[in-house]
Amino acid sequence: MGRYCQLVMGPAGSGKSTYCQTIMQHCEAAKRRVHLVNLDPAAERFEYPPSIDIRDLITLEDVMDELGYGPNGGLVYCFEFLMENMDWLEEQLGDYEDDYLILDCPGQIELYTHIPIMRQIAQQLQLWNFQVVGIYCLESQFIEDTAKYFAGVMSATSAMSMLEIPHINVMTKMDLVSDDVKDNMDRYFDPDPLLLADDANRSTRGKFRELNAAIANLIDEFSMVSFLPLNVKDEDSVAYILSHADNAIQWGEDQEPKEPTNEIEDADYE
Ligand SMILES: Nc1nc2c(ncn2[C@@H]2O[C@H](COP(=O)(O)OP(=O)(O)OP(=O)(O)O)[C@@H](O)[C@H]2O)c(=O)[nH]1
Ligand SMILES: [Mg+2]
Repeated sequence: MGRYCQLVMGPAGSGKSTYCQTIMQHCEAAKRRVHLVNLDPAAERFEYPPSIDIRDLITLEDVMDELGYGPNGGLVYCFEFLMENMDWLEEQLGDYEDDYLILDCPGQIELYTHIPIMRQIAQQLQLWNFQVVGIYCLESQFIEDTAKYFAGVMSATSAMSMLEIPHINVMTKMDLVSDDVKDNMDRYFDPDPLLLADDANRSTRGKFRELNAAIANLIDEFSMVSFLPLNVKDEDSVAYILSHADNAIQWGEDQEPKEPTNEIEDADYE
């Protein structure tokens, strides 16, 4: 056995907490032991209460009230405070030897993309012998507009290169995708540069053609982005993502060999 965790990241409102709750529920039904860790000092309520909660150390509300920070500066302050008090986290995690943790992170993407805080947390978790996989959530509305999709892909890539841990992109809220987009979804999960550039050219002025082509090619050449679709209402879709995450951190290897399931092909996005 060992220590395993998923670091669940993504922009504000992208469905991180819902993803975490869905995994908790799925594992409970499967009688599999996982624990929720809340790393969002501004979180409000959880259906599955977290086993470890940053709000026991510091809350955004207190920081804003007492130090007069705004929400974004306050959040960075909370994480700097956490970094100075990593022994608190170590002690909290001490109870979870041989366990699987789901870490629900805040939605301020600067934590993943341009300040090294999440990177330091991921490194520290590895030093404490956790196998860590990053789960980057992007919501399905991003595939309804190619320019938004490019922005989402860039943020996911930035997080991936910043953290340097096994990384899985999850396209959340698939239940909200409209029928006409659903018919063309594959190009967004496993992007085809020509189709992407065509789409982008339709919604932008001519002078952006070269830029659209360059971004689409970059996405393709580095094979850096592919997405696993998540429909929280479809158990197969949840199981599929969990099996990929487990595989990325080799969870369960010593009990039984695990490969990602292929059940998604039959999964229903409705
Ligand atoms: N229809 C649908 N709504 C969803 C899904 N996932 C999340 N939502 C909704 O999207 C909103 C944001 O979801 P959260 O799970 O709180 O997102 P988050 O990324 O944790 O948000 P922050 O922590 O504030 O950054 C909520 O109103 C959810 O009910 C989904 O799969 N389907
Ligand atoms: Mg949340």
